[in-house]
Amino acid sequence: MLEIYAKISEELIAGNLSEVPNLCRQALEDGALAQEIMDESLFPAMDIVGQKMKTGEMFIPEVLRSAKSMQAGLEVLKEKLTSEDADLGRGTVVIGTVQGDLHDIGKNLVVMLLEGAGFKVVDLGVDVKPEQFVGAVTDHGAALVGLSALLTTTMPKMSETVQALTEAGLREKVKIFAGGAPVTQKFIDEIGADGYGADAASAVEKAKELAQAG
Ligand code: B12
Repeated sequence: MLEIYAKISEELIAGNLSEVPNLCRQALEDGALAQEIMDESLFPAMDIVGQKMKTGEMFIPEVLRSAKSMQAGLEVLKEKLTSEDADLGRGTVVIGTVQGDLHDIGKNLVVMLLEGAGFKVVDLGVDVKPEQFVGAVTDHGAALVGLSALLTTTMPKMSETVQALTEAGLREKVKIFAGGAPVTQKFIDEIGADGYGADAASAVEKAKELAQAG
């Protein structure tokens, strides 16, 4: 199995859009668990892409190809990740990547797992303004709001979104949880949000906990 994980990582870093999903499919057929494929190949490979981006060894178009390959791989794993308790009707989550931020791979993964755990998810996509979150919460009667940010420069938009929900008189009605690489529990406390998730699995745990508390 280790060999195929190494191959998936290699192809993801090379941005090979067709090979990554093919190899993920093959790994599943060979008996690997979707979570293992993510932990052993997709995530570590994306970390390497991040490092290469930082050092200037990889440029944006290449990083984008790697990102698309990862999305394609995750699509293959989606079914396995979301097959459990899909109809539990846990309530509606409005989720999005905050204004100015275009990173969506992690957010999309959180969406997949939330849907798999029985939440109805309204995904607002990327570059979502605070007022768009407010509008969607009103339109869909959501009980939870999920915020994603991958850039330190867009983290303040999380705080602005919490403020916008408060100003709209919705703060008592919704629980807000957030995540993304630069986000920490300390930051969540500072901006007055309700929960933090370091990865997609903890995001779902937090959502379940907050839905119950609400
Ligand atoms: C792929 C990528 C891109 C792609 C994004 C494609 C896409 N569709 O998402 C592209 C090429 C577009 C891109 C652009 C840029 N990027 Co970029 N990118 C990355 C990279 C390599 C990987 C991110 C990723 O997908 N990780 C994999 C996913 C699965 O992990 P994740 O996002 O962290 O999500 C998990 C958790 O955080 C959590 N989570 C995420 N969201 C949520 C939400 C909730 C509610 C919860 C509870 C949990 C949660 O669960 C997820 C699943 O486990 C990172 C490096 C890195 N290591 O993070 C840089 C990185 C984030 N990018 C960076 C930069 C600088 C940029 C640019 C400014 C570059 C430029 N000069 O133009 C632009 C900004 C564009 C913009 N306005 O957003 C920096 C950020 C530095 C900083 N501290 O701010 C990083 C860290 C790279 C680096 N080392 O320098 N990028």
